[in-house]
Amino acid sequence: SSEAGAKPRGALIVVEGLDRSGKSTQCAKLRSFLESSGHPTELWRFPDRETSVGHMISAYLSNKSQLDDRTIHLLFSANRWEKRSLMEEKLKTGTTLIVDRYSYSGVAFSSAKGLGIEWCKAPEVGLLAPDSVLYLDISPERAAERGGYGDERYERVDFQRKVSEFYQTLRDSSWKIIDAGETMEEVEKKIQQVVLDKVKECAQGKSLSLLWS
Ligand code: DGP
Ligand code: NA
Ligand code: NA
Repeated sequence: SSEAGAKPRGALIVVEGLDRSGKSTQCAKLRSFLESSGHPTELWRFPDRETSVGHMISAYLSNKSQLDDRTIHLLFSANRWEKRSLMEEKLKTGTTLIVDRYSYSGVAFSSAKGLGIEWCKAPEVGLLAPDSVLYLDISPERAAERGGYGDERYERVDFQRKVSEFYQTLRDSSWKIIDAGETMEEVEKKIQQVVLDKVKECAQGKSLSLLWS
């Protein structure tokens, strides 16, 4: 358990899924739920488009710039690295972080373009490993029906299908698969159960670990 006088640490909760799987809505609901249950919580998302690296990523995603596949991969990775020390500080001082997309998006999206999985993982080694990954499971066809995709680079059914295949190869024991085809309320309840248990485990001293091990 935590040292005398030290605050219990927060949990690193990652939400993953295809575009239009409902991640952002569920992240916002989860944040209010945890806050109202007395757990200090922040909602983060990657890419973080506010940093200078994030500006480059945002231009790429909206097709305003063209970048080589490996170059953009490393920028997405750098965008996670530039937040790593703040992430660790927040967790260690008792804030739970809900993170909308993380390293799994990094590896799944770039692998879907044809880059090797191990090559994709390499720059992510040493980032903090999530305590829990909630995967919002939906078919690419069903996701596309939900108000349709926008104009961003990856929002195409055939590409999203490949991404979902690579996501499946990345699953490990920290993952919980949530059926995102259920009602918003059902999804919300399932997520709450999983996350409350994990927040308690972390407060009781579960140690932080690193990707990808
Ligand atoms: P979002 O802001 O969550 O809608 O993400 C923007 C798009 O970028 C979405 O299609 C998923 C994709 N994406 C998110 N993270 C990464 C990453 O690390 N690498 C790659 N290649 N794509 C990513
Ligand atoms: Na998007
Ligand atoms: Na999205």
